[in-house]
Amino acid sequence: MKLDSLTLTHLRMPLVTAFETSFGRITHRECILVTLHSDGLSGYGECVADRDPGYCYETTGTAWHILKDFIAPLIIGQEVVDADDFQRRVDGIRGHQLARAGVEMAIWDLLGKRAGKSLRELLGGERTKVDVGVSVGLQASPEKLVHAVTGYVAQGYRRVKIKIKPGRDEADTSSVRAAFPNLLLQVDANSAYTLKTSAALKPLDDLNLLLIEQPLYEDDIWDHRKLQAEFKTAICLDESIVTPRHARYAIEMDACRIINIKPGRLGGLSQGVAVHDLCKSHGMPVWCGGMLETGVGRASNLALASLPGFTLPGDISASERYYLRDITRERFSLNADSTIDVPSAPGLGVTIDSSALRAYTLAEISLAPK
Ligand code: OSB
Ligand code: MG
Repeated sequence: MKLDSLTLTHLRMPLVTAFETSFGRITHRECILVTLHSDGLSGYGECVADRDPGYCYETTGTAWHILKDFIAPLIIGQEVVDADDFQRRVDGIRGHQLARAGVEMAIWDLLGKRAGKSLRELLGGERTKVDVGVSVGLQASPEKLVHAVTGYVAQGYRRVKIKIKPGRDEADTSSVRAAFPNLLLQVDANSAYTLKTSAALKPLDDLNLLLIEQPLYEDDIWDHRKLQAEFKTAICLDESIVTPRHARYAIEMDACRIINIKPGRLGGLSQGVAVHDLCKSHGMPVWCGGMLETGVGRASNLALASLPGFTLPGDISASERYYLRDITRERFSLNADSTIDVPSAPGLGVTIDSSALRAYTLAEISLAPK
């Protein structure tokens, strides 16, 4: 299909509640909406870079630059056949996975709209609803954390992830575990520990957690292997797995027992599927991570999580957990069994609420062939 033009929209959206992790606290989330125009159709993709380089080195600023100055010139006015063809075209760009993933998502949306098929069908997803959980940020105290978790459990979430950091690990986690002895519970450190400080995590090994996510350095797999050897609890890698190769390294090194798949971090849905397939062939469970996506990225995550290897609940919560007003007309809600329905309309299956989009827009550019 011929890609006629590309529009980048830099968004800043207020969160329903502030979100705090080991790398910072945000009250608003930024991202870039990528719109590809082809044959009268619009395909949407979400680049999940945020304003600050806390989760990874990419930001809305770096992604804007890479998208505008390097990716757009390689595809605009060109015939791009599919996601693999897109990946080949941008192969000369090093890194910047979040930027490339935003465009790949828009390509999938176009492919689905052209074929009259949902993204779930295109990716080979099998489920029409997927198990989900909620990711709860650091709170002011263990008591406030238990209060926040209680609210989400009352809404129907059966799996909860809490954020931890040095000094905010054992007390927080054991308080939630004491309040909810049977809850599916996991923790995420976002690379806040070193092998030296990881002794603080040892008490968590007896709290019957589903997993401990990304305790160590984001660019490290080897030390995670050392840590996993000392823990009964599964280590799960997020930040460290930025290509399917890294997933292979982690599997071969026994650096983790679970992998969190985020298409953004991996450079696109196709790469997420590749990691899924690899893990499935090794019997390694995966789950779909989240980046506080708008309805666009949420639709994409739901479709991906419908693949058979996603055997653990994803960080894909209901729209109301994130945004009072989203940029999609469709909102996602939690079913009584802690699942969310996978969209079934062609492509991502969502439509844009242009007045909401306008309200959140910081900047916009359209790029067409010169
Ligand atoms: O590490 O999983 C993470 C949000 C932003 C950046 C990194 C992470 C997260 C989350 C939120 O945990 C998951 C969600 O979208 O609900
Ligand atoms: Mg994480």
